[in-house]
Amino acid sequence: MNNSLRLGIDTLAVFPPDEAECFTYDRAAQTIGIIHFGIGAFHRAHMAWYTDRAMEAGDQNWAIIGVSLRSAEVAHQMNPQQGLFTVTTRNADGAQTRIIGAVRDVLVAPYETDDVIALIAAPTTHIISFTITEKGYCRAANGALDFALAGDSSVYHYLSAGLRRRHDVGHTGLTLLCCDNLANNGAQLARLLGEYLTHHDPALLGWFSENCTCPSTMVDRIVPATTPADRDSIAETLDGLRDEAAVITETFSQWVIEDNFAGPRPAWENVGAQMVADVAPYEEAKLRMLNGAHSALAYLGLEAGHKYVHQAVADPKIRPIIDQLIRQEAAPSITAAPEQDLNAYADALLARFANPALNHQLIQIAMDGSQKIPQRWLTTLAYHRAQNQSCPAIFTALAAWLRHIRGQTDPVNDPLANAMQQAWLDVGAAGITSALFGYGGLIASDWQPTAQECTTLLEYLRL
Ligand code: CS2
Repeated sequence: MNNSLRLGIDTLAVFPPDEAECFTYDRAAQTIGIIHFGIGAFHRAHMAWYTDRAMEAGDQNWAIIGVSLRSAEVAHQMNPQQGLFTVTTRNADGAQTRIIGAVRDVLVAPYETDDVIALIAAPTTHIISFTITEKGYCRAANGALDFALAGDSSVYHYLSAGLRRRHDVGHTGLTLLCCDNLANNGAQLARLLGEYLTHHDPALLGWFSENCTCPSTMVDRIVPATTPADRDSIAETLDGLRDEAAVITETFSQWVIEDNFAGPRPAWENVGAQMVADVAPYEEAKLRMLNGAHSALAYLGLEAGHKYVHQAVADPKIRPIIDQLIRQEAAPSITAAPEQDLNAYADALLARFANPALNHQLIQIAMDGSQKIPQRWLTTLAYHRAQNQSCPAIFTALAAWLRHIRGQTDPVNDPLANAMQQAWLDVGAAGITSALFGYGGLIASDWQPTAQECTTLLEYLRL
């Protein structure tokens, strides 16, 4: 078969692959129920995958339109394929591929603004969901909305215009479903959008609060950036059809959702999602144990010359620090739900990190540390300080991050990269901790270091 043929409705009909599972529901008959902002690899391997299987199990009308806030890259990958893409799960035992039919189209918001607004206002739309990464929420260091960042290219601009139209035509409210790695992600989204509306459309605020909900969610699946070699291997699985939107992930996935929807929702619980009254214990465990360990692996691993997570976690110098961070620092800071077993969770995490088939790059995790470490490390530090306990593993990781953001070794990909490098130049090692985390510092933080902690961290810095 011609190698340049793309995966798509027509090519799939002519060349149905033997080695991949495929949706069987009547895709064209499904109406659009979900508008998703930030349609990157994570959404495709997680929420789109759950929604696809919910429709496979008989639920109807939950097709997804993806929206990219900036780049047309994903639109170029997916639209020539009519939104079709594959999810491949990989572990040491092998790989399995499924063709996902849930996504219909991808819009690029700055160029298709009217379409985005119309979709938010459409009567068939019930859910607006988000994976726009931590920085997409435009928070200032004090946690409030940063109006300098939340301009016309931010998600808030499109949301407020779409909700305004929805209100004006008299349709029901919506569920706004945040699927990013923030603590209390639903409540944060509600608050930040509330701040935006208060400024830009105060008359809409009451309608938004009374008619829309923002459930919190805990989302978990490790999704490395897809590489050209991955795409070549998927083309082999698809008997030569190329999937430019392919995603590779682990077999594990978890989605815990606060059951607080403004209207209808897919029966995600029939395909493995957990609907609960309170997401907080799951979210805290995931952010502090998994993501906290991930960030530590990233900065310690890069310094030690590793490229991938599975290499860093196997390093005998790094492994004990990660173990300690997960079991002795993060886990005790969490009040677990009755059915949560944090020991088993810790074991499972270490096994997931060791997956040799994922090739999850440390540099991918190292990105945007200023937006990630508050909920991954600093809340844990604040918890232990209140008990007069130290956190040597998190301090070790924090010191590695401080060395990383000086920018002298690996590239620093972070919205605060320049400001943090300037702080290093201005105050040096002795002042960097308080410049970043002290009152009025650059980083949003529950943890403001004491003079003693600053001295201790200086020792950990070993500069
Ligand atoms: C990672 C997460 O890149 C990162 O910062 O820690 O994307 C992590 O892989 C996911 O949250 C796992 O669910």
